[in-house]
Amino acid sequence: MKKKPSVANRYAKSQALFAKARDLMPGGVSSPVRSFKSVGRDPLFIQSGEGSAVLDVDGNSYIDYVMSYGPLILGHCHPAVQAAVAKQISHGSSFGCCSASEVELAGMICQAMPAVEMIRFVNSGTEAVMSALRLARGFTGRKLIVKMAGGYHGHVDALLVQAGSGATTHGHPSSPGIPENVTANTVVIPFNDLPAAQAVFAKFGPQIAAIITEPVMGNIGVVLPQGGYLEGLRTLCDAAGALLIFDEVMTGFRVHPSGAQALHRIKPDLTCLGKIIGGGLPVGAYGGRRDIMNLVSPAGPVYQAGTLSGNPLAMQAGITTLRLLQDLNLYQRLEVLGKQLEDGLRQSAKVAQCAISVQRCGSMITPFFSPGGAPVHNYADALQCDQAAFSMFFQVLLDGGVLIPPSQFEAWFVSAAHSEKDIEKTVALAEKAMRAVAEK
Ligand code: KE4
Repeated sequence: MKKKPSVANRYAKSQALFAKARDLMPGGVSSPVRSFKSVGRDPLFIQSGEGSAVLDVDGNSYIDYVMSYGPLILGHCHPAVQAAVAKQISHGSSFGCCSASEVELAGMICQAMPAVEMIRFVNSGTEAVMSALRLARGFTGRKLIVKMAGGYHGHVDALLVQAGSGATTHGHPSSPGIPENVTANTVVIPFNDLPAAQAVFAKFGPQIAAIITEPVMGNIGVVLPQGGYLEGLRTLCDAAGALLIFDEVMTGFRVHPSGAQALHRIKPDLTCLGKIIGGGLPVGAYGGRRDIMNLVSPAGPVYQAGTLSGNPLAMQAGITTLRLLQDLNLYQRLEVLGKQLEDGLRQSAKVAQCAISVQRCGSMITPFFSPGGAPVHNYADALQCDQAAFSMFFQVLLDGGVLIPPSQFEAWFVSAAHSEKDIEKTVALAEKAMRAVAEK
């Protein structure tokens, strides 16, 4: 039996690249969540992706549940997306002028999301949120923004307060470098706690420009809104004349063909989008009520701009992706695969006698190593999870050929390219990993 290469040999080329990268880039990465720091490993350097799998520079293949943190709902290198991008690049990537593809993608999104009557493209989710906050303040003439503890909305100054995702993973949920007078206008409340929201609106109502939330949280792991919560926020905003902003950068076109707002039948005033609408290329967008969006320059005085906003290359990747997603069978497929993974992880945990809480919304899912496998309803619950256990779980999966996001505070993403066999392999390996956790 060939001796299994030691961990070091298996990842030698990634480690060599990481040694160089650390000298050139902070933490050796272009985004903190990729660093693997919190799970005790050096990051992988990925060579290529194909369908549900990625190949690292050492030739190791993995079933991939990172999926670029959400954009690749069709899987890696979907041929139609590849072809659309290749065709567009032969005509040019960006013109600094308008192009028909912006109009086409705008029309598709507005068609899919009735609450989005008008839309502005930007280049990332962060830009989408930053612009939506400015617009909400410009429209209402108010300063205060209410956010959820653990909510992550990109690295927007005003929202890097008790932020989830990498900010929590790497121990800085509230970032230095942001003046107090910026965060002084940010009020943080726990998700799924309507009395807490009611108290803030009772105290500050007339000063609140907007409340922003991920309608289904994904940046502390997947946490669903409890019954009546989102409706409660809508009612509070209507009574106070504040705006309800849904950050659907992750959930948009992920959990439903019209986003979490359709799934939960709540109409936000503004919606932030990203990830899937770019089909793997850099795109973000914000949109909503026409009377609000018409305040955005040059229609109105609220300024926002971007050199590459609406560039045809990214637009074509988004158009092709959304067009394929109009085949509603894809969402049924994603639901079947998501359910198979959810049930499988639960079963594995039972067999391995490892207490976890598996929480899912469509094709985004998180196994929480919570105390006694208790459900996670908010940030405080998520922070109780056993990160050492998660780290061990992560490493067994990685070494077995399954790549999940390297943090307890992230969602896994299933794509239309995943197969039942992929899920079966993942679940079997998860049982082995959970046994290791249970025996530690
Ligand atoms: P970007 O600026 O990274 O495109 O989007 C920021 C953002 C905004 N809103 C939500 C709900 C998001 O999930 C994100 C970004 N999500 C993280 C993953 N948790 C992106 C991964 C990363 O930071 O590299």
